[in-house]
Amino acid sequence: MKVPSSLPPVLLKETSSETWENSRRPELLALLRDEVYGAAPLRGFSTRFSLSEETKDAMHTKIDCRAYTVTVSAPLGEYRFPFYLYLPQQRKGPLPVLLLINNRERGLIDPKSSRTDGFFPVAELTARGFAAAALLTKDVDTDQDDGFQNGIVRIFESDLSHRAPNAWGTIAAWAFGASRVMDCLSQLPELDPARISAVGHSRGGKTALWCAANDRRFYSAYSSCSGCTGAAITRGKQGERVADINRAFPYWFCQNYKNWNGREEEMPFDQQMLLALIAPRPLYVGSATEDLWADPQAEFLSACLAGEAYRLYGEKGLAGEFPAPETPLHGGRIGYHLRTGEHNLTAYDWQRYIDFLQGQPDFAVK
Ligand code: GTR
Repeated sequence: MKVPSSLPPVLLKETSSETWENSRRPELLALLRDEVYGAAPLRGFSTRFSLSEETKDAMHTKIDCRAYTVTVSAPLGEYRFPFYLYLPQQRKGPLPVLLLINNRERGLIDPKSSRTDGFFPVAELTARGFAAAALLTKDVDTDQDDGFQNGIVRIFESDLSHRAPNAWGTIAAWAFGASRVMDCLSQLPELDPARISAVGHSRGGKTALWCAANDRRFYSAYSSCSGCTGAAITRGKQGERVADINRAFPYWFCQNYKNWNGREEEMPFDQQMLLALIAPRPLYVGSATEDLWADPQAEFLSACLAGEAYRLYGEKGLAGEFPAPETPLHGGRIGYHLRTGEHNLTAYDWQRYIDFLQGQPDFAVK
């Protein structure tokens, strides 16, 4: 396994699950919130949802799709965005859910699309016993440097030109949106609220991790090729660096994160802490051999280091060498695979994540 140029800051200060839960975990959550992703509202809003459209035999399959509208009400107004839920027509009992945080085009998740793609292979997911849900990141906050005037942030902040240095960025806004979808999914009798997992690719993968770190209702998270400020350890990382991401996407993270441009070695945090915040829930990290911008080895390293927190709960973690392509590793509640190919989310990736989920003892008994 590749060792970074300097070791990331220690994850655990003491080795009991009580101190982790009561002190170290909240401390790390606050550190990543204030230095990296920014603080999303925790209260002062309400969520409701309504069915807006139902499509039978969606995507030419024996699957129905419901489009819902989520309405978030906050002091400065209301904000609406859709999400889609695909349910197999033949089903037994409440289904586990895979919620994709889709950072690409709407056509990949829209039932009217004639296109089916490995990025969201609805028929394969439902065939394995899941309901598939998806939201489009751009519906929650635009993926543009627009001063937060067009997305959900504007219903919470009256003065967008004077934002706090730890004010939430777009990744945190998308994660907040995924939690609002969870508010809705967890109320539907067709679904099992205890088995809803967040899935995302690249910027969507960073979002899935931050979402599951904050929102413990999510059973599991899967980040595909999430790289810089996602799963990958920042120290010694190849490809994209903190200054690169802050330059290209200055609105993704909070203002404080820019203080760490070129100062990775001094950061009091690193990305294994983000993964550790998901413990003891199932966590899956996927990489692709050609995705050197994300740095597969740095993603694997982080997944290994996060195991320290899992072990506090008596769970195993990942151990061993960086695996060969198409050789998934399962260390109890943490899984990892490297896929041959480019930066993408494919049917192969979904299948390996489902193998991992269905291998979890508490998943199997359901
Ligand atoms: C890249 C960005 C990455 C990754 C990717 C994506 O341009 O540098 O961090 O998030 O976009 O989302 O596809």
